[in-house]
Amino acid sequence: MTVALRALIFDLDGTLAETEEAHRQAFNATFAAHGLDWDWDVPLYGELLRVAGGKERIAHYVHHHRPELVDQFPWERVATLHAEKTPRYLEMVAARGVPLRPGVERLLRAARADGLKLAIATTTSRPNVAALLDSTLGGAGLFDVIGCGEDAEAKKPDPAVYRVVLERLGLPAADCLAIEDSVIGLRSAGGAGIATVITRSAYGLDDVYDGALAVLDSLESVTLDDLRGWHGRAGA
Ligand code: XBP
Ligand code: MG
Repeated sequence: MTVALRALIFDLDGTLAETEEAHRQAFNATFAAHGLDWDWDVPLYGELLRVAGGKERIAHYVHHHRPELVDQFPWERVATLHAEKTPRYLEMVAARGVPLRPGVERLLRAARADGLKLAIATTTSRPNVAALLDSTLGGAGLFDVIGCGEDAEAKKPDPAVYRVVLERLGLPAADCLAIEDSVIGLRSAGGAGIATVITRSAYGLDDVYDGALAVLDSLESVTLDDLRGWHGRAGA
């Protein structure tokens, strides 16, 4: 029996928009403002993206790349540093404007017009979600549910954020399709029982997405019928 597709759940960073360069630069500007000579270049940041969440990423970096500083960077200091990174990121998004990736807005509006529910499941902080949606879509109005870093007890690849979103949607996992760009996102959605389509992003080009329904370079030419077809295959 085919299960109807009732909701699309989008990841944010890398999926709705290529935001990670702005995140990377906001981290580096914060480190420099604190006199820290930590320079997260593109290859290193690609590696660090395997750890979701800005605070968790900083703590991981200290442990693995600056082990001599571990005692000087307890969680509270990491959180303070991260609290300064968020406004820097917001300034960058406001100043340069980060667009939605090709096809995203068309697909969102088509899904909405067809009666599907829309949600976001991200590990980024709530103000960052609002900034992107305000600057690209005039607000969060298209979305029924937004689950973000503050809502989940553990970050991706833990399924917590997807479970929170399913609960708020009031739908079983089988009725939903996740759209992700990362391996940790794929694992997170899969852990919550949600079938996933991958739209590869700038930082995930070498990754292997085992278990994805489809692996695409973008959503540019993807239709709602395509998504229904992939979803149907998952339920078959
Ligand atoms: C990707 C992330 C985020 C951002 C940083 O999130 O891992 O942590 O890089 O955001 P997504 P914060 O699940 O949307 O792909 O610094 O606000 O944590
Ligand atoms: Mg992502």
